[in-house]
Amino acid sequence: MTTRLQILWGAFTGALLTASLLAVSYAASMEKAFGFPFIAYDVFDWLARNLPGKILTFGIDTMVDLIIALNVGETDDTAKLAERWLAVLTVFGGGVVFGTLFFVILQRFSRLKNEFPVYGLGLGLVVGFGLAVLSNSVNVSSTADSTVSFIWIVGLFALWGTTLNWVYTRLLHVSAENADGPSRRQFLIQVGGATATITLLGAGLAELLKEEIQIEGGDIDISQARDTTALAFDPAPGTRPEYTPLEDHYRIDINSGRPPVIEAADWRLKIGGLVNNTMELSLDDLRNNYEPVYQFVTLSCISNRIGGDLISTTRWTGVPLHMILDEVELKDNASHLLVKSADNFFEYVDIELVKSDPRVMLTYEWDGVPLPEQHGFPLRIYIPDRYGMKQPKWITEIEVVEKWEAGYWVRRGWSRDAIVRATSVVDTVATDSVYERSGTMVVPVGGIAYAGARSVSKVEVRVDGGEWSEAQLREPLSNTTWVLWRYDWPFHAGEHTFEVRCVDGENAPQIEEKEGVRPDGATGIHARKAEL
Ligand SMILES: Nc1nc2c(c(=O)[nH]1)N[C@H]1C(S)=C(S)[C@@H](COP(=O)(O)O)O[C@H]1N2
Ligand SMILES: [Mo]
Repeated sequence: MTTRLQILWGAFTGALLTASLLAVSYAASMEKAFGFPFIAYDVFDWLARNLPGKILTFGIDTMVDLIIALNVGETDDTAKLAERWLAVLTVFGGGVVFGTLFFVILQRFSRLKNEFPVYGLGLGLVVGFGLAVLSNSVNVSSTADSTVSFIWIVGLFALWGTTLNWVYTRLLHVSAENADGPSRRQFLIQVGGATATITLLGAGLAELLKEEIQIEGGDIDISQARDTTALAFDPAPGTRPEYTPLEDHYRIDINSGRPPVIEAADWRLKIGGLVNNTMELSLDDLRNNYEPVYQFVTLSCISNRIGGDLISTTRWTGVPLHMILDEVELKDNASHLLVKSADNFFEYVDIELVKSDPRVMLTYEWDGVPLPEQHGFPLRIYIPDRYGMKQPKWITEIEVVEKWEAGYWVRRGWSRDAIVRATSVVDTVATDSVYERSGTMVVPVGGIAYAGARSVSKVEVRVDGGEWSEAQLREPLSNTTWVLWRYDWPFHAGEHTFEVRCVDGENAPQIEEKEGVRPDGATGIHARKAEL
């Protein structure tokens, strides 16, 4: 056989077998099946942890750009979906490459002919062993026993390699027998049919067994948060909800598959390092031994674009961190807290900041219910004025250390302090809600402005590049949430561009110059066009 043919068949067989393997691995990863690791997610997560930050960030940026350009849906869900497909395609591509190399190498060394598919088995065992080790080092979400998972992965790949070898040998045979045996084409069709069936069955089964982790919010009465008579106005129709329904809160994390699985009963928050009293606190300890503190909080991802949807507001419940630091008694040389997460994420927090801002807290509830799995169950930290990247979810341990180091995203080129930048957004030009006000027609325009914990003191709107006019501000839910603004514009017909800018509570205007999200968070003026 020619090398060209071998390459083709190798790639083809590799593709078919890897597709089957992926489908079976996916189905078996469902919690209702065996809860084994899904090898594609683990490979992707391993690459994401180990590739240079620049490559990863480039990949993610490109993906988010694409999502925005295609306007396909919410950034977080779509990015996660894109990431998962990328994961599957990575392993699939690997399978094609291995299949091709295997066929070509066996042909080159034709004396390697062997009735028993020993080379394929060997290849499968080596690859499977490597991937099982890799999976074991990154996977935090599979529910199956880790030894059984290990054997499962090695076994899957051993079968994959053996079959690859078997197909190779059979192909040689049928080409040698040519005349009376089934033709090579027929044989390949049989292999194709069998693997396609397995792939479809696996994918279908996975679809049946799949369970989305439902998020159910609480029943928080936000009118308690402030004096409702001072609200000044109703939001312009089309303004986003001031309090984000919990199931709509944006979600960003480094895991392509499920969030880490943590059993509340076994979980303990360990606090150690440079302290006199190491502590281990259960979730009940945190809930019962400290008076709960409630804070309305707007959280934003540093990757949020101007006008993007990676920003949300809910009510956080927890324990002020300085209270716990008092109990562990810090040693003199203690300077930072290394906060570690179940997914191997980590960040460093300045102890001075914790001591000076009682709002820094360990959080176990959002929206009046225990933290949803996706959002960091059982414990996450809240640090006012910082982007989400500085605030670990799924906390397992706090180690008191002597000096600052770069945290997970800081190592990958993102902002060292990640202080939230002031931004404002035009959510709506309510063209369906124009009304007459003392003889002139006006259109309600509205949106949000956010400046971390510095709060917002002024919002201004301009139309078609004209004069800036001050908008009305609503009393915010707290001094760390966004504010809703509204501006009713006496309009004339035509297409118009509406722009917004804000000033924070320390009198610093938002940066108007356009800058991308990396490394410090996006700046620039948001604009929206509307036809009146
Ligand atoms: N352990 C852990 N904590 C994490 C992350 C993560 O990937 N792992 N992502 C961070 C980032 S980048 C953001 S924006 C926020 C998002 O929190 P949310 O998904 O609950 O909205 O969590 C932060 N904390
Ligand atoms: Mo983020």
